Amino acid sequence: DAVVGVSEKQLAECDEFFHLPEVNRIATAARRREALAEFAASGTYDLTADELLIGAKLAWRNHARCVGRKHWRTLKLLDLRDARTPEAIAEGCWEHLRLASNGGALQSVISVGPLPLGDGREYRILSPQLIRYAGYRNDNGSITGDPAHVEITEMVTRLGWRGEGTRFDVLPVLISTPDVPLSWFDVPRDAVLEVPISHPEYDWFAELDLKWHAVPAVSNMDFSVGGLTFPLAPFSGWYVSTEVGARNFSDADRYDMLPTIAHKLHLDTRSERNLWRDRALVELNIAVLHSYRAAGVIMVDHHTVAKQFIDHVEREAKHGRECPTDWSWINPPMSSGLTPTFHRYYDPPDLDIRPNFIGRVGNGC
Ligand code: NRG
Repeated sequence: DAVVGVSEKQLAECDEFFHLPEVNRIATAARRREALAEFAASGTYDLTADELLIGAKLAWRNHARCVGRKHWRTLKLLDLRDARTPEAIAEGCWEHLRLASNGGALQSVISVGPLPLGDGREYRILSPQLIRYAGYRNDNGSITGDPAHVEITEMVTRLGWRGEGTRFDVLPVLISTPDVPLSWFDVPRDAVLEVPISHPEYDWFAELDLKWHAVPAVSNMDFSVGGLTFPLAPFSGWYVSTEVGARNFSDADRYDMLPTIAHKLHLDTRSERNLWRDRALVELNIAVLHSYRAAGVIMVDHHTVAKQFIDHVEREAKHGRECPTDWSWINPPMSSGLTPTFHRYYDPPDLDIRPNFIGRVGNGC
């Protein structure tokens, strides 16, 4: 038996992939047999750029935690499979960010890096996203910046990186390759589009000095396609406003802005019953949406994205396809009951459905 490090399961996934109607349209039966033979004999095989792109679109369509799947057909591919040094991978990441930012008219992009070597050593990005803000632990125990990133900040600091110490220092991207297990690269300024946060009615809001980046580029998930696993495959679309306004800025273990905003609104924060948190949360989310619009950066509100998702589920049903969905992930963290996604159930998440994006370390927050 000539199988070199390939399981029956991987070969079955390869066979299944080439049988998918979307893949059938661009790859013949002869191509499928050729890919399977190469896979079985050598332990790996090359996907064409077209196969890789349709695979990535299907991975997006299959991903049960994504509420933005209506747009799965629009994905663009940056083929980084030949980038074999940390420097080349970093350059690819910057190109990804520029292409995705597109001056605010965000485009959904996936970059796909090299496959692991035959001995299992990998190319990967250790940062959870390409753009993340540092978190610094102060002597008095408080944290400056994003508390979610204190550990990674301490790690790159040990590797010699020095941040300015503001609440919004962009962390370097951490890259690991078979030859160089760990190196970091500062993100060029022109690759980071950011939005200063202000409120359409409250002038004091801008003085809170909040900002956030335009592009959410998740970089720590495996892209599983055709029996292959690409550990380096950052992807990005655009934000739902609540990700920024109702989580990053408001979670007590993130920027924790609700008490500050409530005080500015002259709300009594001694009792829960006056719903000061909820009122501050709404104003914060209004500010986030207003600011992205004012900056010309695409962002979708939770009501609109929920409607789009229901459209998508119905369109999938019309095509006779299931739409595996994780109810707790596709519902927004505020006002869920006001959105149509809340009031129904879905095909259960299917952990085996491929192509897909598979989480390894955390969820990309
Ligand atoms: N909640 C995270 C981002 C996760 C991915 N969200 C997207 N992905 N919108 C945060 O940074 O707040 N995307 O590909 O568009």
